[in-house]
Amino acid sequence: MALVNIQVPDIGDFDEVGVIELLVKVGDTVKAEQSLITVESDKASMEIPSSHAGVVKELKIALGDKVKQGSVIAVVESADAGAAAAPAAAPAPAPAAAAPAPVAAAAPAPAPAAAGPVEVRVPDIGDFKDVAVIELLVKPGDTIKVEQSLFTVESDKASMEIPSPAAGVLKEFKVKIGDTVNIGDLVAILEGAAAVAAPAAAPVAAAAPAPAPVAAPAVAVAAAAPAAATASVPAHQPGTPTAGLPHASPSVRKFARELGVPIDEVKGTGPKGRITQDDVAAFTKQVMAGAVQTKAQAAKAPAAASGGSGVGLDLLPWPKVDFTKFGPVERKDLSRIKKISGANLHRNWVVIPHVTNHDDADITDLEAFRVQFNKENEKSGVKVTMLAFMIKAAVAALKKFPEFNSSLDGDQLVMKNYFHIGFAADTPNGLVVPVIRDADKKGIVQISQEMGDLAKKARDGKLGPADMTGGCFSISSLGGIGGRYFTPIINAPEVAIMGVCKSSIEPKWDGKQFAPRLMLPLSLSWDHRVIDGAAAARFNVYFASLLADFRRIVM
Ligand code: CAO
Repeated sequence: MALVNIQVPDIGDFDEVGVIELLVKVGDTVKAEQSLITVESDKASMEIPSSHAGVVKELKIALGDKVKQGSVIAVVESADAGAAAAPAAAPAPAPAAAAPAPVAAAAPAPAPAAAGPVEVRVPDIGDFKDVAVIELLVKPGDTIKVEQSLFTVESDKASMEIPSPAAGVLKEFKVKIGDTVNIGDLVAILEGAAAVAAPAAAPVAAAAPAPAPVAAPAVAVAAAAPAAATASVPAHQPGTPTAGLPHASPSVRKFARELGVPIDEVKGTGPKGRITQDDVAAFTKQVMAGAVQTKAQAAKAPAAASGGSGVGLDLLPWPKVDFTKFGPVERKDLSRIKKISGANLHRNWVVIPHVTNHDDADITDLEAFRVQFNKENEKSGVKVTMLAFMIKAAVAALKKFPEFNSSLDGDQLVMKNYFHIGFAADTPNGLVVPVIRDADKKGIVQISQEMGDLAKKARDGKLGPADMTGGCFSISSLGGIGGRYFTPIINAPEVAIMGVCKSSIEPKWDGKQFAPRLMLPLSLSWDHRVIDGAAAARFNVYFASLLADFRRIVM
């Protein structure tokens, strides 16, 4: 273990940028490349990643501080101190490479006089590909000044406004929100107004058909500065949000998009009205509690009053009760895990149209084999669990019904060719779902052992993000506790989850007589947007048949 100073990497001569968000706190465990802070100039905000994995021992900066290349952000206690590259030498995922540069430093040509149509193309954004258009800042018919921001693009680490290279009237946009763009792409047509003579902010096809040379990553960020430094008519003053333009970092925008929150309706409480992740969460809570309405909900309100709008949940506000009126109470903060898992479970429950199919598996023979196997291998120290057999059966069922091993992405299904299976683990602090990776390549004993290790790590609060991400399908077993059936909530972006309860001996008709069989109750919840009822019933039948006769797994 060594203490490592995490410094601001090479961000060119883009110096003295303000720290607008702290994304971690002392005591947090961070991965290499995890974002630590967000910095912002007048045109761009970007997240500065950690060059090392480890535990944050000290934060050397505060909100509002100015930083530049070499400024120490944090001290991290790292096990891999020697292994990671020095910050300035790690441009690839660092913002130097991640930040698109709206202005090509290598394009000092004067702006063209926009007498006729002018094609506006994406300027030099370094080797940064397929950035998403997340906001259109003007509309056709608007009179545009040179350097005025036309639209915003965003990667996972940076967002950037792309300025107009010339003055004129916006005739049309060639892109829409959600499109991805690359250097040289045609994005808009300007027309009909005299240009303001100013240094070119972006390559313009009419005057400079070839995009400006792609700068080295570090230079690409340096190039962001001229938008502020050289603009004769800046789109907006440094540090102040453009009227109507939400002022938020890429991660906060992404968070808002994931929750379906219209970010322009969220009130920012951060410095200079910046919208923080807490603001988005608070807005969501208010909407869910019925305390506020989004504009979309308000627009539909009359319809809602007359029989349901189909928009929002139209719920009553959450009851506010003074419990002390009824008896003594104590207040306890929700654990960190409960807060995180609660928000995820709530979203999944509200967004996914869940259906749950119940069935039973006859595990009489499998349980007898498991008990016998454990007896024979007592000395090995590894106890083979029923859950390990179920993980193997889940892999076989996912292979047979591949739509269960998918995720929804817009209008597409992402079909996975890997088999990582999560299992719900109850811990003193709440529910977590560690993942057994590549369960198709592992045997029952190895899976049992890994599950034991992960469950212990979970109970000790030591699971890292890598232990809990990438799952394809989850199993939630209450078998060791009790119960008959339940409705597990799907662990998005997965599309199904198997809930299992306590097995019990039941009389089963074998054709001649009732025989005592050990029956395992199964509850499969599935996403009806992806899976049909018939497929779910078949999945359960197949899953149960594997547990009833495990030889089928090799067939
Ligand atoms: N039916 C009957 N008994 C069962 C059983 C089942 N389906 N599954 C396990 N058991 C028994 C086992 O035989 C074992 O008994 P013995 O101690 O007498 O041998 C005992 O229960 C414990 O089982 P196990 O050691 O195999 O543990 P497990 O694999 O069942 O569970 C884990 C491990 C991590 C899943 C569990 O500790 C846990 O956290 N479960 C709760 C999960 C949860 O909270 N789900 C709800 C989420 S809300 O959607």
